Amino acid sequence: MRVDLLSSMRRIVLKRLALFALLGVMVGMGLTASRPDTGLAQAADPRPNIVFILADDLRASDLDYMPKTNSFLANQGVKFTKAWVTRSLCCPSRATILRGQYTHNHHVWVNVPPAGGFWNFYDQGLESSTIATWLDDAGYDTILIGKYLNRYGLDRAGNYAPTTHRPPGWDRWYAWEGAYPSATTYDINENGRIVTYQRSEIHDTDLHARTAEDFIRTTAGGAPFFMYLSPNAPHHPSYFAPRHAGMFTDTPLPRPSSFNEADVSDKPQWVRNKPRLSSTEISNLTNFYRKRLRALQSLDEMVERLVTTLGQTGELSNTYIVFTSDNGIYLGEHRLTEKAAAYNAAPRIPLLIRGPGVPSGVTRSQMALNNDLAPTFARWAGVTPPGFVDGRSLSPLLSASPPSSWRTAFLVEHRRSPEEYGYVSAIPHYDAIRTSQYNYVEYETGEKELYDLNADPTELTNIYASASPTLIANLKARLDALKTCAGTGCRTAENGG
Ligand SMILES: [Ca+2]
Ligand SMILES: [Ca+2]
Repeated sequence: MRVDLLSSMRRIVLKRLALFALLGVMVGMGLTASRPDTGLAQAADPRPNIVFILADDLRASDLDYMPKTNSFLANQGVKFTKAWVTRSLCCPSRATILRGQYTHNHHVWVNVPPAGGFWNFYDQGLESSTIATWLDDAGYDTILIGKYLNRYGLDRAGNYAPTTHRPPGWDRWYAWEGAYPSATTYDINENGRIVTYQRSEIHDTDLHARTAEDFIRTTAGGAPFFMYLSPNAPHHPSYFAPRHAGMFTDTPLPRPSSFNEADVSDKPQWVRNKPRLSSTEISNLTNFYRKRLRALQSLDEMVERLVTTLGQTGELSNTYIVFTSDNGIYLGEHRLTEKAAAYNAAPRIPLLIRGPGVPSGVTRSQMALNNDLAPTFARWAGVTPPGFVDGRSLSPLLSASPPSSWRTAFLVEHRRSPEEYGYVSAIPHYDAIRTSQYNYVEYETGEKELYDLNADPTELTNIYASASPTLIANLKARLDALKTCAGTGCRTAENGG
């Protein structure tokens, strides 16, 4: 694989031509003369910057331990209280984020080839149309920092094989080589040059923060930018900076009523096969949780650093900042310690958005999905997304008075692959529909689950066997429509139409 230099150069030339043309028009109209102090280029292109921060395996509840993020983003913007991923696994979710599609439409089902991973995304040619190419073609300065897709920097067999590949649409590229690198060193593909860093010299999240700050300082006042900032934190092994080592040494593991669920006789066989967590397992989970919280602190500090830098460079008032995660994870709920199941702690994600015109310190309870992110960014940039996009722009929910009608259901899907890690293979294929009141799951085994989220928000009692046939029929019909939906059809199916 090689960087497509000609294509990159063409994009840069086109971008400059577009800017000069716009400048010419605006100078001709006298639009730049009235703002002599703001910088010519900035006055020439009023479109907003977009800073997209994508954590890895961050649970919505982890925000409780990120005070700066709450202060600079939640309190200055909108907090979505019901944000979800449609497939709770790293690579499928990231493919969804890049393309705005449900997994059944991009087919990146798992983290490894052939059914998933970077190689699947690459082989299908999906890199040719992503949020990066749409915004790049529209003249945005685009940069990716951090994790791209699982198996990037590994060969198809999973062996470490650093690559200089830079996908189309990215003007600057600071991507992780490999998945979750060693405790001592890590490699970054910096615009085609592979650079090795010592963890003892700089923590990876701190490096990403520095790269992001440098980028903002050098590009401020130029073309609008799109930054895709994707740190490893707090994903296992949850490396943290030495300065955070003394924190959270006594913090207890969250224990919702679903923790180590005592009675799983209502649940499908794959859950019933799991014994209750032992005291050793709970102790290990507690240590893992504390490491995660420590790892989050560099992320929290990064948010403050970005907001400060944007303020100092005069860009803050014209920048959307989006903070979210590719999926959550179970920390003992229903005896689980992984992701990919349909119970709420894993598909549930945090989502915070601040930016121009976005009200401060308000919450939204409408369903927001990971396939909404790309069309939202496109809307902000004035770009019409391709017809294959299943999600919808969240911008109506960011106004002071959001619309009364919105999606009333969405699809959560899962396929296992024999090549995937053992724990994922434990969960049979399923499709699930989540409405405001119900979570209804159909497994390939024929097993079904139904939870009434009003009466049983932690999903302790599967009521499928006793539910009314009408309710089941309605949920099944809506699920069937969602399972095969595409584009506009998904939005119609989600609306119940
Ligand atoms: Ca993840
Ligand atoms: Ca139960």
